[in-house]
Amino acid sequence: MTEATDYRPMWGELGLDLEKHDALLGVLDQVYTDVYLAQKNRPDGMGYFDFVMSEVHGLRIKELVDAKAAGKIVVGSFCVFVPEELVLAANGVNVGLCAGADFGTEQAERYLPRNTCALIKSFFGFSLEKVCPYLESCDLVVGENTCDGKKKAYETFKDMTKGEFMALDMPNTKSDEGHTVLKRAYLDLVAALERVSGKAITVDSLKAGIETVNKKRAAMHRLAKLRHATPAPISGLDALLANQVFFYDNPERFTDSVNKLCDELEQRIEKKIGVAPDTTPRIVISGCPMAVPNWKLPSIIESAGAVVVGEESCIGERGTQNLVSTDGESVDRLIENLVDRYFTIDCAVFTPNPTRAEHALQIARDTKADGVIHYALQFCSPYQMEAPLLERHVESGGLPVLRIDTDYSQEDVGQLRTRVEAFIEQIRH
Ligand code: BJ8
Repeated sequence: MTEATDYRPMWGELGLDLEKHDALLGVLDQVYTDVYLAQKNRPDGMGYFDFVMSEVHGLRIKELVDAKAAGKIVVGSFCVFVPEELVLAANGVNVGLCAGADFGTEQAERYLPRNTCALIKSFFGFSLEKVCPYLESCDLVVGENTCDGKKKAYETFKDMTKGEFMALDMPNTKSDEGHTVLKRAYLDLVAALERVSGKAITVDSLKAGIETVNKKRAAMHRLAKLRHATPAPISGLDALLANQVFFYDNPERFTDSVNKLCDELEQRIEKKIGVAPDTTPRIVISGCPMAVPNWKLPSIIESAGAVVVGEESCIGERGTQNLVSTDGESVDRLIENLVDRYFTIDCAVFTPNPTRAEHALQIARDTKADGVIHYALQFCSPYQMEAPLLERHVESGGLPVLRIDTDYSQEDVGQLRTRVEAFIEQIRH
């Protein structure tokens, strides 16, 4: 047995509060053991993701430190509208900074109103308590102006990051004008990336970045499709974990690991091996993104005897849908291609946004789901406001919907469990 690496000197150098960081890792470890390692009949390919999670603040951070020493930059973002393709093209490493744990909430509420969504409070809390090695590694942090909460929070947050902060101005309609606004935002991002990295983005580097991310997304499309099978070859929790690791891992290694997992799932499907019997009620979750370690709702659903077969979410199919074309022989043309692909992301901050409900129903049909659970974080107006619209659309397609509003705390777990169990009873064959 090899001795565990001591990462404390590295964390210290990054400026983490070691005591608080220990407390965070302790909680994370316990939750992971209870939620993930307690699952039965998991595919062997999940071993890779277990390893990634066990080293999420260790080996991966060491890789970031080494990449920086080799001249790369680390770029952090909070939203799937920040193209990883551009970051890679500028000799950068892209990391997701959204946080899914109730940590440092009291501190965060010194800067934010109490009625701010848990996702925003969480990244403030992680920053203020100095427990996020990803954030502390960033040379550039990109905050996209999407919902009002994030937009206004970034006005304060921009002075809290060690690295440079850049606000990305986003459109709020899917109009021609919106298309132009997004292109302008991406051109601004190119300029910032080139300045911070000291490297020009070229046709070749951008094509290479697009190809790398296309492969990563194609692997996720493959995984999503395999979940259409009955019995479900993988749990919703495990598929969510792959979707979450998407935002942290080395892209090539990640793609390879997801494809290996998919090879195994294909064999399982052929042999009719599933994580639950054929008759298990199948659920699609639609709504706000679930950042690590926010496994609360899928864990409740699956421990109540259902299986999650798809996510209409930015950490899920909303975030990974569609690839970027590599056609074109100028950087400008390739950026147009990026805008075309990113413009199809149907985040609830756009108005109107009918394709999101259509996509949710489509995922539910493809996965042969028995019902859809809409998940909104409390105080998230865009998703809470869209919930009844989405519910009507999905119900008109013949599927029942349960609407859940929650946060990252454990206080409402009992009440949620009761509602989810009643919904599962209702949809059981
Ligand atoms: S593209 S969903 S990742 S903005 S939960 S902070 S919306 S109040 S996260 Fe998002 Fe980009 Fe859209 Fe996706 Fe605001 Fe709601 Fe909080 Fe949210």
